[in-house]
Amino acid sequence: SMEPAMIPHEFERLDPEVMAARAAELGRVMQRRRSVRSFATDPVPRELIEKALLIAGSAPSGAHLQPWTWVAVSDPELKRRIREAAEAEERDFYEHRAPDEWLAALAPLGTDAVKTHLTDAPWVLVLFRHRWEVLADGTRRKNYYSSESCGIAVGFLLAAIHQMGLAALTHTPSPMAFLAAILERPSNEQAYVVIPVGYPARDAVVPDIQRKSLEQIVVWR
Ligand code: IYR
Repeated sequence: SMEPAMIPHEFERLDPEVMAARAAELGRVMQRRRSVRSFATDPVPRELIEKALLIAGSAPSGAHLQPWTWVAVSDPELKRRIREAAEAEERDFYEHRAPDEWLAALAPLGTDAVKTHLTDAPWVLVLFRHRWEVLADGTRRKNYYSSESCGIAVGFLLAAIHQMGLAALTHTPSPMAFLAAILERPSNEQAYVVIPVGYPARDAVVPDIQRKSLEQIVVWR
């Protein structure tokens, strides 16, 4: 079998002080990130969204198969249809399907079935996970860890959006099958998450929550 093509890895070692300073700066930035549910309608240039999506596309993926498609929605009519369908699912969720235990967990966030972010935010990014690929000859090729890969890509995207000075929400209306229908995606693609992106509304509020401390999230052995 052929040897895989390998090239030298251009890796720059940093001074420990520089490493600590960079970690501290990124830490300060990331600790200011909040999920935003109330967006201003101000436009965001497509060029900025392109930059964020390229960063998301730099995420590692199972066997480097990059099992993802982002649909970047700015068309008001498409956003309206997505909101209408999402709110129908969410009403059923909040009124019938959600167990009391789940509703209790969501209570501190103040969420409900009204999803203004889906029409107010200038961009609604919908990530589709490729369950498999369809090759040129029509046969199927397997993907590996496509859910984990998409989750990592979402993390990269959220960090990029925040670092750029924009706000986002990870929104998972459930079930999400309506998204593939509205956005006309092929059957190998399954909606993974909906991410409205834009500026927070001027009067936006966020829940008063705390993040776990290092001691609460790490065990050293
Ligand atoms: N999908 C619903 C409910 C919901 C679920 C979780 I887990 C959240 O962190 C937030 C909301 C909704 O979008 O309202």
